[in-house]
Amino acid sequence: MTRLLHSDNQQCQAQQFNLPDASIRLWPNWLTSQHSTSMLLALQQQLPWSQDSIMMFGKAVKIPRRQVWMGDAHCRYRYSGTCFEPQPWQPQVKAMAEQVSAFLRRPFNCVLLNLYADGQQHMGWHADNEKELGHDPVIASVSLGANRRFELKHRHHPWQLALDLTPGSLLLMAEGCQLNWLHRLPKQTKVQQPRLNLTFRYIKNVP
Ligand SMILES: O=C(O)CCC(=O)C(=O)O
Ligand SMILES: [Mn+2]
Repeated sequence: MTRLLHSDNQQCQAQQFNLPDASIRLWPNWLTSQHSTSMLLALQQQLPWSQDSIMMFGKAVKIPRRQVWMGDAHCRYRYSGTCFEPQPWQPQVKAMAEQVSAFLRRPFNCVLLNLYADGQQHMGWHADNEKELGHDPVIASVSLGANRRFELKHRHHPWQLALDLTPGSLLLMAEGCQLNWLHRLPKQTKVQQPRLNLTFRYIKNVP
């Protein structure tokens, strides 16, 4: 049987960070490199990637990456004035959502997938604090493809942290992280390879 996760051996030690006001943990080798490479190729080819626009100063501006919003049918997501209906689960993404939930013992029922063609593509400072995600969202982030730097900064103090998000890594942004910190994926012009990131989230099904 192909082994998909390193969760049963030494390579899957968590890195802890003593961040004030937030709990985060990183497993740099959560997936095997074989699984991480095959996932990247399959998802790049199979998903309906779109380059969405956001409104800035009254104008539609294309975001510098491609995205897919996926999840359970009730998981509608409002982002920068637009409501996104979820794509149905792609089987490998669904399997990964279940593995992440089981590993972290947290529920996840939707995911934002981001595809960065190269180091020119990026994501600016933000927190994942949309109303649908509740008061203090817990986000799990899996990275595939190119190694990229990921930065966090406190909202009210001059505290910053930079991490390396290696292919196959799992980052848990838990309690406090979205309330008290911002994060971004900066440009890295020397990076020429694509990177794919999946941020698993949870939206309550309110009848
Ligand atoms: O690509 C990343 O690592 C960051 C993605 C992110 O912050 C998001 O999807 O909200
Ligand atoms: Mn985010």
